[in-house]
Amino acid sequence: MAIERTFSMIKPDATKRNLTGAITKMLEDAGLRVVASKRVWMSRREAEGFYAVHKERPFFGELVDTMTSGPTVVQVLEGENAIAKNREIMGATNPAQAAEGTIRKTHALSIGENSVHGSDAPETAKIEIAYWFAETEIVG
Ligand code: DAT
Ligand code: MG
Repeated sequence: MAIERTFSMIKPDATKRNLTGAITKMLEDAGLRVVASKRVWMSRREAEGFYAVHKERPFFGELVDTMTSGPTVVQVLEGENAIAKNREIMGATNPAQAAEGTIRKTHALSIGENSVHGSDAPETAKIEIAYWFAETEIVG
């Protein structure tokens, strides 16, 4: 299997509860390596741009409010099959439907405050990494 990079976020609901380390440990324990990381407080413009694919959805305003409500840790993760592996460790979007042992089952509060983001495909991983990181900030 190929070594991949994916984009991950520890969302404001989690950073506010001081879960940056706990969540990063779950990612590392699953074999993913943090090759870039920084803490940002997203502007509305940044959140709207990042989630532009969802702009017609009824929850878009709520999503932007949530993502701009506190700090987010943006990360690049590297490892074998990293994109699918990260989605597996994250669990389902709605924590009520997430499998035992996943980040969302363990830590998420609701479908809107679901603690983490992970890219869903190679194309989105590439776009999302480039949205937040310069190539020189990624150190594998
Ligand atoms: P995922 O984050 O699992 O990739 P997604 O891409 O469908 O899920 O949605 C992006 C984010 O939008 C999700 O993490 C939380 C929010 N969201 C999705 N569906 C929602 C809903 N029905 N109500 C409120 N927020 C929602
Ligand atoms: Mg998504």
